Amino acid sequence: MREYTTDHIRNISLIGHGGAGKTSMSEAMLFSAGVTTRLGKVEDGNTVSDYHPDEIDRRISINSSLLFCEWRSEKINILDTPGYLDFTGEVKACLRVADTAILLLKSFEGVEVGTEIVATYAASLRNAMCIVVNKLDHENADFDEVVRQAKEYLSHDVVPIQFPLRQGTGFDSIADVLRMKVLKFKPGGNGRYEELDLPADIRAKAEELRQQLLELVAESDEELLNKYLDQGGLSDEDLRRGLRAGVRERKIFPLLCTAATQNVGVSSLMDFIVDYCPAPADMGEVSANLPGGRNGGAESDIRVKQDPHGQPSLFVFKTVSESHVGELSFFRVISGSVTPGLDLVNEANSRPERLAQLYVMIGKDRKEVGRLTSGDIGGVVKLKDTHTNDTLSSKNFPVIYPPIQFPEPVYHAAIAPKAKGDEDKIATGLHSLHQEDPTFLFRVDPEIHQTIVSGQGELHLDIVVKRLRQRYNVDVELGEPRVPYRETIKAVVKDSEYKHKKQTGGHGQYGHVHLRLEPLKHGQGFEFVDDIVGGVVPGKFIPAVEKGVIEAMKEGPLAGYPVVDVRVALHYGSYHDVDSSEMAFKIAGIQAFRKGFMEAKPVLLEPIDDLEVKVPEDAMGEVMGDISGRRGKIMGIETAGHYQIIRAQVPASELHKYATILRSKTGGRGIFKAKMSHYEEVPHDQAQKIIQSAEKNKHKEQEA
Ligand SMILES: Nc1nc2c(ncn2[C@@H]2O[C@H](COP(=O)(O)OP(=O)(O)O)[C@@H](O)[C@H]2O)c(=O)[nH]1
Ligand SMILES: [Mg+2]
Repeated sequence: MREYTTDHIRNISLIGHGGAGKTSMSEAMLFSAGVTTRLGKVEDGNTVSDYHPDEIDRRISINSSLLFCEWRSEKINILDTPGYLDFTGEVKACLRVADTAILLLKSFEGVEVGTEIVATYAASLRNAMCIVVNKLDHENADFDEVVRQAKEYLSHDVVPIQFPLRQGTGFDSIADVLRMKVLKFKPGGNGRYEELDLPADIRAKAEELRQQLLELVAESDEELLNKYLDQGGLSDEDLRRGLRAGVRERKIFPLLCTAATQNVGVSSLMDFIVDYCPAPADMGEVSANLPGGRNGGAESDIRVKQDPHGQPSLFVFKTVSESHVGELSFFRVISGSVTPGLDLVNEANSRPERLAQLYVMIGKDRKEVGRLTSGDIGGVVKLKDTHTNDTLSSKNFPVIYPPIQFPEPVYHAAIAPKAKGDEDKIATGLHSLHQEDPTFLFRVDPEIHQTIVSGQGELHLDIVVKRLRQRYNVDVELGEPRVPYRETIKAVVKDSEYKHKKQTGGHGQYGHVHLRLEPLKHGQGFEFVDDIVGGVVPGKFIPAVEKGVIEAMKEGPLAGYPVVDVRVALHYGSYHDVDSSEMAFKIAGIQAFRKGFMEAKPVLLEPIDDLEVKVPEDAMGEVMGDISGRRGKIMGIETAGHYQIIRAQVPASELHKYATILRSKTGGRGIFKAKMSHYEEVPHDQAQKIIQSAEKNKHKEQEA
C-alpha cells in the first residue's frame, strides 16, 4: 500500500436525498478507478458500499461506508452516506471528516427536503461543496430546471461547469466549460471518455456559462477582480487558481453532470475533484479544546495545524461493531501521523490506548496499512474505551476536538423484554448501542415506569431492536410510551372532612381533619397552608397531614396520575390525648384529600407539543387535515423557499409514529420537529376512556 501525504488526499462525502444515486456513484468511482472489475447495482444488492445485510434487504443505505480509490496519483477517500431521514446523524459524522461534500440531485426532482437538510449540514461544517446533477439518462431529466432550483434554493453562487448535450435516454456527452470541450462517454463502459471540439450550435451556451464562471471567480477575490477589470478577462492559470480557492472557501459551488449507473460523467467528476477540490493540506487549522484541568481548570481554544510532522492526534467519527471484526473505530488523523503500536491517550477519560493494526477500508474489505498521515481516514480495531466523538492524541499533546452535534431524536418508543429476566442484558446492549450510534438514546422514565428509546425514525429503532437480538441475544418489544397524564381540580371545595378513628383492644387511633382545596394556575404545583387556630390540631401532627396529602397526590384519585396545581389548607380538626399519632393524621390527610378532590371538579391534563412541519405546498392540505384529525390546533403558516412551515399544537399522545405518518402523507418530502410545550385539559370523552382503562388496570392488579 502506498502511503499518501497530506497534499495528495481528497476527502469527499457523497450526500443527498435518498435515491439520488450516491451509492451508485461510489460504485462507479471504484469501477472507473480500477478498484473493482464490474459495476455493481443497488437493485442487485451487489454494490461495494451497501454491503450490510439490512441494506441489501431494503435496497437503501443505512450505514455510511468508507471507500477509497486512487485517481491520477491522488487518494480519494469516499464517504457514502445514507439519504433516508432516519440516518442523518451518519451524514453529519461524515461531513465532519470530509473536506468536500458532493451533493447529488436527481435530474427530474431537483432540490428535495433531504437535499436541503444535508446542504445545511455542509454549510454549518464549512465543507466545500460540488453539486452533481445525476440520472441525466432519465427520460424526464430537466437540467435547466434543476440548475434553477439549485441557484434559488441552495445558493446564488452555484455555477454550472458542465451541461448535458442530450439529456434523457442515450445520454453520453457532456459539454465542459473549463476545458471548452465535449466529453463523450460510452454508456455502461469503463468511464473513459473522448474529448471532442464543441459543436457550433452549443458553443454560444458554453461561452455564456464560461463568462458566468469567470465573473464569479473574479468576484471571489480582490486581486483577481482587479486583473479581470484591467484585462477584460482572466488567464487560464488565474481561473484555475481562483476556482480552487473559491470552492475551498464556499464562495463558488460548481455544478457537474453524471449518470452514475451508466458510468457517464463520473471520471470527469473525479478529475474535477482532484483538480479543484481541497486537499487536507489546503484546509488550514482545526479548532480544538485543551482538556479541562490541565490549563488551570479552564477550557481554552487552540488551533491545531494539519501538519504531518506534528504531534499525532485523531478524531473518531464512527464506530461499528460486526460479528466478524469486533469493534472497528473510524477516524481522521488530524495532526502528525499514526502507526500500529503507537501509544495515545483518550483525553475524555484519561485512558491510554495503544493503536493496534490500522486499516483503510473499501466497504467491508479492509487493507492493512503501516501509516496514516494527517488528513487521511482509516480504521482501527480493539480500542479499549474510546467511542464515537472521542479524540486520541499523544501524551505530550493533550487536545479534544469538538464533538459532532448529532440531530435531536424525533421518534420515541417504550422498550420491554419479551422474556422476564432479560432487563440487565437489555441495559448493557442499549448502552453499547448508544456509544456506537449517538443518535440512538434511551432513558428510564420514572413517571411512567418505562424505558424509552429514541431515535430518528421507526426504521432506525427497528434496526436497533434487530441489533439487540443479534448481538445480545435478547428479544424486545417496542410499544407506544405511556402518556404522562396529570390530574387537577377546577373548583374550590371549602370543607372536606375525614375522621380516622379506630378502637382495637389497647391503643386506639385518632386523627381528624378538615381540608379546603383550591385550584392553582397551570404550572404552580402544590401549596400546603396551615390555617389551624387555637391548636385544635397540635402543631406536631400538622406535617403528618401534609405528608398524607402529598402521598395521595402521587396517585391521583381520578385515574392514578400525579396531581398538580392545587392548594390544600388544613383549617380545622380535633385530636385525642392518647390515641392520636402521626400515622393517624397522615391517614386522615390522605382520605380527606381524596374525598375533597373528587368533589372539586377533577380533570385530566395531557401534554401538548409544539409541532413544526415543513412540507411542499401541494402536501399542505393533506398534512393540515391530518393535524386537525389529531386534535391539533394550527397556530400559523409561513413560507420558506419552496416549502411551507406549519406550526401547530397537538396532544403528544397523538404524535406517536408521526415520523412515519408524515413520511407516508408526503412521500418522504416532509420533515418535522416536536417539543413539549404545556399541559391542557383532556376533552371529556377522551378523559372518560382514560379513566375507565385506569379502573380496569387497577382491578387487574388487585386480582393478580
Ligand atoms: N437511470 C438512472 N438510475 C440511477 C442512476 N443513479 C442511480 N440510479 C438508480 O436509482 C436508485 C437509487 O440509487 P442509489 O445509488 O441507491 O441512491 P442513494 O440512495 O443516493 O445511494 C437505484 O435504483 C439506482 O440504480 C442514474 O444515473 N441513472
Ligand atoms: Mg445509498
